[in-house]
Amino acid sequence: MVTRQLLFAVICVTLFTSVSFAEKIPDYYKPYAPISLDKSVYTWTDKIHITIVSPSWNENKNGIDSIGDDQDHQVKISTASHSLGPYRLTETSPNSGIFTGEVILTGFLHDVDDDGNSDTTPRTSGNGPTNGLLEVKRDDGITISFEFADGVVLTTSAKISWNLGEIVFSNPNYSTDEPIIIRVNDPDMNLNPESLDQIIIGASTDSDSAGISVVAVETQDNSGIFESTISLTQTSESSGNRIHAFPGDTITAKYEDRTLPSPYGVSDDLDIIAKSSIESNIPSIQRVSIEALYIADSSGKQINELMKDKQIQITSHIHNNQDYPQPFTSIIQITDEQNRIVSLSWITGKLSELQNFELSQSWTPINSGNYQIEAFVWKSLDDPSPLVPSYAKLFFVK
Ligand SMILES: [Ca+2]
Ligand SMILES: [Ca+2]
Ligand SMILES: [Ca+2]
Ligand SMILES: [Ca+2]
Repeated sequence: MVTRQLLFAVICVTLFTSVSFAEKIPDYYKPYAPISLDKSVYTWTDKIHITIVSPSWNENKNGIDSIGDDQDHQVKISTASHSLGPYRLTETSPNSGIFTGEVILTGFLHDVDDDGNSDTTPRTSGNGPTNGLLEVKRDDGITISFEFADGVVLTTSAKISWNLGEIVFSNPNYSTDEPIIIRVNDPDMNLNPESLDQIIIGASTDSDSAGISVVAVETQDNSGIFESTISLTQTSESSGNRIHAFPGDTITAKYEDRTLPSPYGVSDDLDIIAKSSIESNIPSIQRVSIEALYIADSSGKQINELMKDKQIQITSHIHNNQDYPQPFTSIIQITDEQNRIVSLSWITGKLSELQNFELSQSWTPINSGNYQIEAFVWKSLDDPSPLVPSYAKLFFVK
């Protein structure tokens, strides 16, 4: 009986000892502690998430352990010229054996918006697990090392680089009453990964080539994606987030990237451009109407009897269906019975908003016979897009 109890106690001690032995002393010959990072390339002001899976360092299965802050088994985070460590990483849960920490990169002194002032605060400090700040250069590397056991150092690395910004419109074209969203993706302008950053973008149209400058705000604290919403006006000047534009205009958005990747220089800048177009809500063929087309005498009175060698006035009334000005070319063509053009005249002008406009053209028939008058209204002679279907009328000259 006594022997049995003793044997049981010996087994217990042996089990306990062997378990705690495995926990406390890492295996020198099979070091298992993979270090992983959330990205393989970071920008200069990114937040780095470090994970080290190291079951051997889970000494207390009922409590949160930490690694890295022990002078003999340090975690170090270093760039070419700066270093943090010993840096403490903490276990994600009491028995996970997974240790994590964060470090925020603080870049170097650089003016990203050309106002003459640097927009970063480079500094290196902190001992973990989340208060680390580390200076980096544009084309730098970052190495995380962990002395897993005496003299056994495991490492992993990532690159630091700037990115070429991108700018896009939310749609390829917009009607005049639609909000316009402009989106910039430039992770380098996520200067603070823990708050919303802002950038300035430019927008211009054919009607306002100087355009406006608007603020684009980061979509989330750590997204590096910036959005601005602008609207269009036909009736007022550009101001704030509103820009003057008419249908047919091209709208251009511009972001000046001053954080360009190699082979650009650190002080280079580049305009990143996107274009979209503004379209009328009214179909192009309905933007003008021809209200009337008739023949008048020299005093402007409508006549039905036409005599050869007697001058007449061909009068048409057109109406601008849009509540903003639009250029137009009105064409009057007269053809005879053989479909030969005997008169062709045009006038080019600009209709003000909702304007009624009377056009008059004189013509003297030389021969008697049947004729046709046809009226066209086009955008311009260069762009013969009809603003209204053509309108024809037959008449007879005695
Ligand atoms: Ca633990
Ligand atoms: Ca600045
Ligand atoms: Ca941010
Ligand atoms: Ca950039």
